[in-house]
Amino acid sequence: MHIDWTTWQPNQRATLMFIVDEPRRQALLIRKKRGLGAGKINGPGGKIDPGETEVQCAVRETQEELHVTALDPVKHGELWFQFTDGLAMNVAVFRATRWEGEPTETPEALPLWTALDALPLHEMWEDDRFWLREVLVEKKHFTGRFAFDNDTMLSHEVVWK
Ligand code: 6U4
Repeated sequence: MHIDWTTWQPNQRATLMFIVDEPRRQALLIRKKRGLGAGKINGPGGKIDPGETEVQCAVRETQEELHVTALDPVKHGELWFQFTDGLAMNVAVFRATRWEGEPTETPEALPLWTALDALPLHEMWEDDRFWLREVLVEKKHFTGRFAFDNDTMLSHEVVWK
């Protein structure tokens, strides 16, 4: 599959939120129970609702999935995903270091505090190994463009700012 990223347009917009406990060197991840990527480990997140900003979506989805409110979200990048079935998703990636609430299991997600030095990349989407550690640990900013056939990554490119 050839993708011309210069003219690529998303047909869906979503977000991901990564809460990092810097003193403990841990990230708040989830085991996603339903939706796209069910069974995988990821950050909380989901589709942007009409009239909602990216950051509002990231905060709302984290509240819905974990009963946690991120207090200082910073956007660190964008993921562009082209799936072979036609889904073209733009995902805004946020990082936060302060939060309110106790991570709680919900019908959508099981919370998982994970050591930054032992991110469970083998249980995450395949693209995450190209950017997650750099964003969470090194606080880098980026754009990543990836093609997928279902769960299988077909191509990858990451540009660091
Ligand atoms: P709502 O809005 O409640 O339907 P949800 O069902 O979680 O949310 P869904 O299933 O469309 O939304 O999944 C979108 C979420 O999946 C976003 O948070 C981004 C994430 N996601 C999808 N493909 C991904 C990929 N290849 N790598 C990655 N996250 C991905 O790291």
